[in-house]
Amino acid sequence: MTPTLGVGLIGYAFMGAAHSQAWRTAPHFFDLPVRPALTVLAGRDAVRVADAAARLGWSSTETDWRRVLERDDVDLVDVCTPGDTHAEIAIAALEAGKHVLCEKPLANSVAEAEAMADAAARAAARGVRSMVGFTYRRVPAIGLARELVAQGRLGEIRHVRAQYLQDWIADPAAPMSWRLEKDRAGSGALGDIGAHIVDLTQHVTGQRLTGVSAVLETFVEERPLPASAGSLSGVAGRGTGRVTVDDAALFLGRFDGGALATFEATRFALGRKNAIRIEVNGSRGSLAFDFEDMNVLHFHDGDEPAETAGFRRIVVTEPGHPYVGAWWPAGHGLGYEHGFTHQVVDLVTAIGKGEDPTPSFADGLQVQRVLDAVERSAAADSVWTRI
Ligand code: 4PW
Repeated sequence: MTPTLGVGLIGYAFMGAAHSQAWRTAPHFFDLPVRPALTVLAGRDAVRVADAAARLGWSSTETDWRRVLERDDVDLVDVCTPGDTHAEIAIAALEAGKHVLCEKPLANSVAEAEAMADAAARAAARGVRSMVGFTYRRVPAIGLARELVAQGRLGEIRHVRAQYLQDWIADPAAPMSWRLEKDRAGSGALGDIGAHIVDLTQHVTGQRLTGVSAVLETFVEERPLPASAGSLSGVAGRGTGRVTVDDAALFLGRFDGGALATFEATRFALGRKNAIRIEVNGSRGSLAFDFEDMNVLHFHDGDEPAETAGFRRIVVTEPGHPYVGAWWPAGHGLGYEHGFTHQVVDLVTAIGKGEDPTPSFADGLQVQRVLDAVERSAAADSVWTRI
């Protein structure tokens, strides 16, 4: 009999729904050492959390996350709340002996992330595991990109070009959301989506950022209040709220292996819905990825004769590609949700083996330090040469 892993999920909005499907699906497609049980879903509003639990497949509900930590049938706490509660919930859960999966960015500040990484290190000594949810690492084409770099197929990495482009607040009439409040989200496009490309570029290249030079901009400083919490439409006459985060973050970076990088994170790229674009140029080859065509990786092998060389479009749906063998026959493709399923697979496998999963809270802290450096650089305004 496969032992059960009781899961308690805190939060049931976009990320809560994505994680729910992952917990439901993973054991049906992958051989796992422990079988996740969707034990309890927590949210503050009793009616809404009950409705969400029925819809998403959870067996019970709580209206106070602290109750989840007290339950003996919960072995793992999955934190899908806004960033301002990550540290408190995750640290309390680790101290209660529960494994933790925490959404990104790990925290709203370096100080909080440090406390979380310390709590995770203490817990790991007791066999309690933790992971931060940089889910795009688990896209098969990203896995293949990392393998190609690790095999030396790109040679020495010279350039990294990364963009995360969305457009859901390009319209000034788009309403306020917790993602636009610094107290709740920590930062704007920078932490919400820029954190992903910081993590992804480091993951793919195997290098770490050592410094940045940045600009941040808030294009729309006042927005209508939403019709209801989480609603995407504003209501005339309800008043407005102040946007206290960046709308866009642009920065240069240097990696410890010598590569130069450019980063762009914005939710004002009209027409781009979830374009995570990464291009890496090395001394022997280049690769390019765009999440809007997520089953494809473009690879240029510089060792091929110049007359026939060129970017090759690799369809990453072969059974030998990362994670793909568990799914459909070649060519049938995977989607956004599969990254979350693979995240659960890797986490549960590590727990079963008694190993620490990655990305760890220490990795989340390192990304937090990059985000903090971007904010400090932008505030210092020191490398902006006026014409
Ligand atoms: O992956 C992205 C997230 O990290 C999603 O597209 C939306 O933006 C939801 O949160 C962030």
